[in-house]
Amino acid sequence: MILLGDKEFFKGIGAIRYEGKGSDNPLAFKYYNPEQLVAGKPMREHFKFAVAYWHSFCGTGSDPFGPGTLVHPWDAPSDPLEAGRLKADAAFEFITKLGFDYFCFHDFDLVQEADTLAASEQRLQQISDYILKKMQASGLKLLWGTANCFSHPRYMNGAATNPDFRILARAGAQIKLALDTTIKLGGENYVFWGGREGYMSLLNTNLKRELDHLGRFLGMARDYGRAQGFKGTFFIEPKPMEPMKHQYDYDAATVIGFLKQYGLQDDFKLNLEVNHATLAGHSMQHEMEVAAAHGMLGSIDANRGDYQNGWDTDQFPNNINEVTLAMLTFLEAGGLQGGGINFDAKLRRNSTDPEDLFLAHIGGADTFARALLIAEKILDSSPYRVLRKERYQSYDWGKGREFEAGELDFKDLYHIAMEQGKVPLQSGKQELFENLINQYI
Ligand code: XUL
Ligand code: CO
Repeated sequence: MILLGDKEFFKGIGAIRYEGKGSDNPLAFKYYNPEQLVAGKPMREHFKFAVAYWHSFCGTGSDPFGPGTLVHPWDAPSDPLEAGRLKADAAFEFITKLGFDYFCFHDFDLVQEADTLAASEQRLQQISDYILKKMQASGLKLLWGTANCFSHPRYMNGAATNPDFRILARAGAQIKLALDTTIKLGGENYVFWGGREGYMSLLNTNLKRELDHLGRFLGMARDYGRAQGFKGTFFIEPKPMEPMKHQYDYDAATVIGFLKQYGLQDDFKLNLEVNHATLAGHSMQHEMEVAAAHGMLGSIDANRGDYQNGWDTDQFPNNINEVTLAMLTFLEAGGLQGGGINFDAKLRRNSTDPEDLFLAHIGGADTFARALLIAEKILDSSPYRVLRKERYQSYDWGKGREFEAGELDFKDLYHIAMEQGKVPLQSGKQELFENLINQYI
């Protein structure tokens, strides 16, 4: 069912349906078939696809070399609340037509921030009343909310890591309101992306003090959220740099160490983003493996970088190989813990037709669906798992097993090595593994 306000923003585009890979209708899914079972679960539930409010309904295509190219009709009214309501109408029309179940937002994506904190709070209350009604009428859900504590000039030196306590307190107030809004809208998770939690220069930075502040601040936010009855998961979204030269939430491994250091590991997991992984010099699969190894694979921000440059281009996913590798880890980890796949991706600046937003999300969803199907086949029907397991077979019996069980001491290794003689080389078979993946793609 499509629920529209008085105004239709995406005219001429109806509900997007699954038509299968034989279809040549650009406005249809070729692989994403929401009810189709993969590994015993419908695709819809595996993915929990979400639309990112900021890119899809706030982004204008502006870049450092020129102004925006996308003129959104919902931005027309000068009254911020009226503009916020129209934006919500457009968002709900789009997401409903697309057939996704979720959205994600920053506080001031929903409505423009006011001049004072008190007036901003009031605006957030009013716009969230309106959005709550739309959620109830449409059945759309909130995957996660977050606060934008990086755009306003007050945050130029960071939010929770700001050297000025007054700014830290201001960030606390803002995140309290964002959490309140998330809870009010039934948000399933809450995300922290510390855009400016890092430094531009170590010369003027007390790194240890800033890390301690961040750890304490996140613990306070967690305690507040839990006291308000929030049952969802808190996520940290790692990113190594941009906008700062160095960000404390550098990558999955760094964040996991940080969470454990500050006693946050039971309430926090990771929201991993493809283009952040590549900025950190990793692959998305690497970041997912690290998170999964610690039981912290919480959610995914889906996008991709450009292979010819080194910044956060936030393009829609379309690389089957990259996403297939990620889906291998996804399936082996038993999926995501609490989160979903949020398209934190934006149209190119010269993609200016209203239908382009549909095409982009359709392509992204199809890339994930196709990759999931391939990954399922690789795991179920190919020798992949067996080949990998065989590399470790020396730990499945005898002294190897005793080692894993903690039954050997260091001197035992010495005696074993003395007795075993020359060990033959074991091939890692990397090319065999690579060929196998391509065979199934
Ligand atoms: C920035 C980024 C953010 C977070 C939410 O690179 O990914 O949009 O996802 O603040
Ligand atoms: Co993101």
